[in-house]
Amino acid sequence: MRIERVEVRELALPLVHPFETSFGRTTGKEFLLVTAHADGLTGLGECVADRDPFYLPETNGTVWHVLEEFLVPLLLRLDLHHPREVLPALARVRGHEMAKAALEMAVWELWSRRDGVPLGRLLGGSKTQVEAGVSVGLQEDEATLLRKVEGEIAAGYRRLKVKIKPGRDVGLVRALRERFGGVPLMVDANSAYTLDDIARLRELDVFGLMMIEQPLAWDDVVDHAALQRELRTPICLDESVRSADDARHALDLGACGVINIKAGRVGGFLSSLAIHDLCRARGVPVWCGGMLESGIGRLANVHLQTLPGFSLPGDTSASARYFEEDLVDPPVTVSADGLIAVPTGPGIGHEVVWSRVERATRRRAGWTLG
Ligand code: OSB
Ligand code: MG
Repeated sequence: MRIERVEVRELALPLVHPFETSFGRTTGKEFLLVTAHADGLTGLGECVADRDPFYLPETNGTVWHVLEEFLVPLLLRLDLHHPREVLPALARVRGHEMAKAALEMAVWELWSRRDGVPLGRLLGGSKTQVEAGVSVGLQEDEATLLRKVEGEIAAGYRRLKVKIKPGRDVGLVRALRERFGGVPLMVDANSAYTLDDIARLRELDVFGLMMIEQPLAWDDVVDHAALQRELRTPICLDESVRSADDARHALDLGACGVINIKAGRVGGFLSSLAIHDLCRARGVPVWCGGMLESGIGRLANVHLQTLPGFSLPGDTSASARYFEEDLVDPPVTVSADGLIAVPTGPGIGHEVVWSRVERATRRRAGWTLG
């Protein structure tokens, strides 16, 4: 298959509630949507970059630039026999995993539509439903956090993650344990700590957390390995794993006991599958992270989680937690017992409401073969 055309749009969608982490506060979702076109079909790839480089170095601006100048020209030259060929063909471009992922994922999605199968099937998955977990941002105060978490437990979510940062950590977790007992609970620091905080982080050990996500620097595995030696609680890496080699290095060093896979962070689905397979072979659990995606990226996450190694609930929760009106119809919903049904139609499996995409579009461009 030859990809005939690639389009990119920048979209803005208001968030129902602001989302706050140790690196900042988001009130609206601004992201790029890549589409790949061939044989009269359109494939979708939602990019996980943001306006700013506060989570990882890429931004909407760098992704647009690298797509236009380098990645799209490389892709349009290929005669593809399988979407697995895309990521290796882009390897001359170093880094820029979010840009590569958006393009690569659009080709996988297109391919699954062409074959008339759900995206998850093409990826090698077989689950018909996936377990939903939820990520709760930093709140104004402890009472607000407790109220939010209570609502999410009542909604059926099977695992709770709360954001922490220095000074808003041990006390919050203690309050959550006192109020909600032994619910499946974890924390995510988004790189807010250093090795100087070992004593503080060790205080978290008594709470039986499932894991502590990305306590140390976004580009570190060595310090995480030193920290893991001091902690009983498993460390989960997010930011620090941006390729299958990063994952292998982290596991070889003992830097973590769990990996959060976001296809958009690691260069796409091929790299996600490699990390999944590596972790499965070594008995390391993985789960699927989230980046406040619209229904398009959210459904891609649902499909990825149909693979067997995704043995823990991830961060994929209901569209309504984020958006008044999602870009897909129906939106992503979670059952009262915390499950998401995997769509059975071709591709992501829910209709894209193009009129809503148009309304949310701030700028667009397209590039054609030849
Ligand atoms: O670290 O997992 C993260 C959101 C934006 C950037 C980074 C992260 C997150 C989340 C939210 O935790 C996950 C979601 O609800 O999509
Ligand atoms: Mg994280």
